[in-house]
Amino acid sequence: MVIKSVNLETVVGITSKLPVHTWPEFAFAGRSNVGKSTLINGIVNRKNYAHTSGKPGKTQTINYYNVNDEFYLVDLPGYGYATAAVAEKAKWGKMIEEYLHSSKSLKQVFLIVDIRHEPSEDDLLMLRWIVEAGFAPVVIAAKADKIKRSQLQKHEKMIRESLTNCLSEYDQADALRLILWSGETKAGRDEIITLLEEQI
Ligand SMILES: Nc1nc2c(ncn2[C@@H]2O[C@H](COP(=O)(O)OP(=O)(O)OP(=O)(O)O)[C@@H](O)[C@H]2O)c(=O)[nH]1
Ligand SMILES: [Mg+2]
Repeated sequence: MVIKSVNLETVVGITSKLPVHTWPEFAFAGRSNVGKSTLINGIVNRKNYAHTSGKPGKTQTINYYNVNDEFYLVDLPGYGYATAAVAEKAKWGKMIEEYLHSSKSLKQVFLIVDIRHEPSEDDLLMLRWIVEAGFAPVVIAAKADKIKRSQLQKHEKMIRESLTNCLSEYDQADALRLILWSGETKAGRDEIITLLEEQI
């Protein structure tokens, strides 16, 4: 895939309406600070186009990046950061659920988790929402550069087990795809790009 253009086209806040268009949409969900914006930058080969931050809670809107006038990458607000008030969290849930159920051209929702840790309760809830909305479970384990090569398999197994367990409720455990990704080395990018290309 050749990236010819990237444009932050629409920013949707809590009260704004979701845009209506026909180009395919791919969304990225995950805990705050897990690396969603970094992943989007990695896909489009830009350093800091989607704003990233060491401080959790950077992306609090739904951001639509138009790529090549061909498809959208959608950066969803992160969940689970400790400082968010209860009311904030409720708003977040409403926003994400509404997005998952009403976006007509949404092809795939990628769940991003941190390869270093067991998926959180929020991660598993997000995975349930994704499957309940009718999407295939595709999970990206980010920050693969942060653990030793010798530990990769162990971490992959731990994450796969937790996700598979969650998916067994839906008979979707066999459908799970788990992709290891690093924003530092870009490992995993080809696999993600191929998945996008298959659905554009
Ligand atoms: N080493 C390493 N650092 C990463 C990776 N991905 C993200 N980071 C770092 O993690 C921090 C958070 O990344 P973001 O991409 O801003 O995370 P986010 O999920 O968009 O966070 P919110 O917008 O708060 O939801 C930044 O300091 C990134 O540089 C990765 O694969 N490897
Ligand atoms: Mg972000």
